[in-house]
Amino acid sequence: MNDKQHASSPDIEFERRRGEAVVALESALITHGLPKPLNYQAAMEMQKQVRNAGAMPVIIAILNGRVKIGLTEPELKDLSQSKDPYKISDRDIAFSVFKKYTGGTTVAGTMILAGRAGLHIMATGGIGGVHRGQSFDISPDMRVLSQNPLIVVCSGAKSILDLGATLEMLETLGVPVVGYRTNQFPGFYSRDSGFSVTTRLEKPSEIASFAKIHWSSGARSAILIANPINEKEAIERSKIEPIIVDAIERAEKDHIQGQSLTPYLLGRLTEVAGEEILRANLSLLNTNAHLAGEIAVALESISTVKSV
Ligand code: PSU
Ligand code: MN
Repeated sequence: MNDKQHASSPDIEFERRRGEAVVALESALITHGLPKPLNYQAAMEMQKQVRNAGAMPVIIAILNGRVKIGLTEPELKDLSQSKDPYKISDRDIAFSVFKKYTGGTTVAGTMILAGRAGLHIMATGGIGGVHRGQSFDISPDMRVLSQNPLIVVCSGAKSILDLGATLEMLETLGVPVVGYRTNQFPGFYSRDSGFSVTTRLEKPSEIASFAKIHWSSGARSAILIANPINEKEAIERSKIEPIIVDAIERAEKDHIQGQSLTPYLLGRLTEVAGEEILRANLSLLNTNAHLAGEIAVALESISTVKSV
């Protein structure tokens, strides 16, 4: 994509080796999505999964105002233990650099920085979307997905959202939602949300080819790969739903809004359903990282063939 541009950016240290498959990993899940010390463990495991698939993982974050495309282990440790990290969406990047903040990048923040570094694929747990009952709380993830040609591997949208509205919005924005070996849009902790995907694909190589065609047809939007959680760790929707409804009610009572809403709701879920939820979260993060690694390898092999 824009290799020259990133080579001349002093704040981006990442140098990609030719032909290397690379997967970007978001870091808001480290700073705001998971409790300590599980957040560190999860990030380490995700990186391992990407490597097992034959690709190189790079965690994207901002440390003391420096954009990091790839964290060393001590940097990851610092970030995961950081006391008051910033949650960095795309609009917060410049501010974080200017103020020398440390923080985790959301899907939107990660996509912008990954794209600028010439990367084409990232992995996360769940994307942000349209919040329930709050028609004006729409994650910037939506807008960034509509404007940036990356593959984003997830297990659906966060279960705390209005999934129907989120999917409608993705359609409006021209973002294909691809079910990986499923016709259902996954429900994050559960395999099924009751909604369908637009397309179903079976193999990482098919996803890579699909992405190339999408972008060569002139589309600039991202492609969302919806990868359901493993059956073993999946939790029934009926079990989670009442906890979510209760958490949303509490958030309203406590006047929690804006960027703090997601961390608040996730924190509440963990408080109530603890172990099971965390196990599910780790499991889906790992399978998403692995699948992203496989797709990255497939993407790279297509471009290698093309450039010969
Ligand atoms: N899903 C999770 N945990 C998270 C997030 C999503 O299970 O921490 C993060 C992602 O980084 C996502 C962000 O991009 O929440 C969306 O936040 P908001 O709704 O404020 O845009
Ligand atoms: Mn929001």
